Amino acid sequence: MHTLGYIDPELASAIDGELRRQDNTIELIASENIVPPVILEVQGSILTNKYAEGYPGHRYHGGCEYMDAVESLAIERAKRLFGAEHANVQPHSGVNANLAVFVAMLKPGDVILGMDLKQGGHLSHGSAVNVSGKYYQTFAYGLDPRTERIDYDQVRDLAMRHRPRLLIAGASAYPRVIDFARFREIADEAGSLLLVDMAHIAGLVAGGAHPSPVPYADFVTSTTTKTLRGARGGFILCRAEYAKAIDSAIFPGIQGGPIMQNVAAKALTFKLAATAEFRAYAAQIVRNAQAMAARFQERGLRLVTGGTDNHLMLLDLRDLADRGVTGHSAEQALAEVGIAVNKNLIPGDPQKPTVTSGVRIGAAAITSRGFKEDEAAAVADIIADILLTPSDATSERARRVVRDLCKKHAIYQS
Ligand code: DSN
Repeated sequence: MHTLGYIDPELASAIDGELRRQDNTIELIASENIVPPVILEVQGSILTNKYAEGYPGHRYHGGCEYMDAVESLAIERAKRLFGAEHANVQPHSGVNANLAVFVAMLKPGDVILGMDLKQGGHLSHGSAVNVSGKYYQTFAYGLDPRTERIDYDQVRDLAMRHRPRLLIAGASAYPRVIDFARFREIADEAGSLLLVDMAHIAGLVAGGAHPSPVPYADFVTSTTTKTLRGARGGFILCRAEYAKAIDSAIFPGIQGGPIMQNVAAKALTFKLAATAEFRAYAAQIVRNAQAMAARFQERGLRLVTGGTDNHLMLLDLRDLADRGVTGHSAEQALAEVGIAVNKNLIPGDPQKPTVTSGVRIGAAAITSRGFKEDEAAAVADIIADILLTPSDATSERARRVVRDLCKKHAIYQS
């Protein structure tokens, strides 16, 4: 930071502050992770100087021989890692990856059926405030109120009634395995294309800790952040027959030049995710999440669906509402002792989205720091203490536990 500190001390101070915040915080936001230093190195590399519009072998800028090598590595590694016929590694984000599928396969006004944002879906799967909900006719499926799991019968009913051109599976706040085979059956029956957005679980899929959507979906979109623990950006996998349409939808359809330092970091992400070490990491994420879930339940806190199969869980705080506890107040109380979570709507939530009755808790980042089940359970204990028996002494004890765990597991060893 010395050069930046000299040229722009205000910016250097903000970045330095963020490094200290990350190092001193137990990060439980389910979409976040701590990338290996080599990913930072590649994302900060000289590749940022290069324009490379087009695709390997077909560029609109000269001097792209090394860019072709970089992008081909990323494409081939993504295909191999996930067993896909085609990969596009240029999307700047997961939302852009989804938008490219829409642009490639839909006309404005076509019907999309996706998971309700309020029940765990993602903004870009048809929400009214997103381009997906503005340009297309959208319908939403949700959860069975009794099991709080995806109501596959409802998905089928809605699909048969509205005959969506595109059926979307995938979620941002769903703690259970998604049955991709069932989605495929429904898509086939309704005559729909199937898109699976696996952004949250991509690392679990790569590491064999969640079934893969690739054999079932026409398109799979994802980010390389989250459980995949890599570059900031998105990618698309698809069947060979859609390769040209997808590539054209990304460039020149919705993007210009690819961000080549991120494409390179994606190549590295896919290489790292193909290792035995990453498989062990993916399995440990799930073990840590399940250790936390078990401890929450021992402490009398309710989890949506009663547990988790993946990297995240949703705490239902409605029983604590008479003590004034909401998702928002819990997020704030935990932030004060150095624990980062996000408030989250839960199924049937009586509160508005800015307040909520739930918090979402993910185990990917603490697992990257080296936490094992006992430490994950200790974190669940201090969260339970803050929620159930708040006091100055509880907060002081929680701060001490957070400090000790963060010190033991520094995010980047110097
Ligand atoms: N939807 C955001 C999240 O899950 O936190 C990011 O995709």
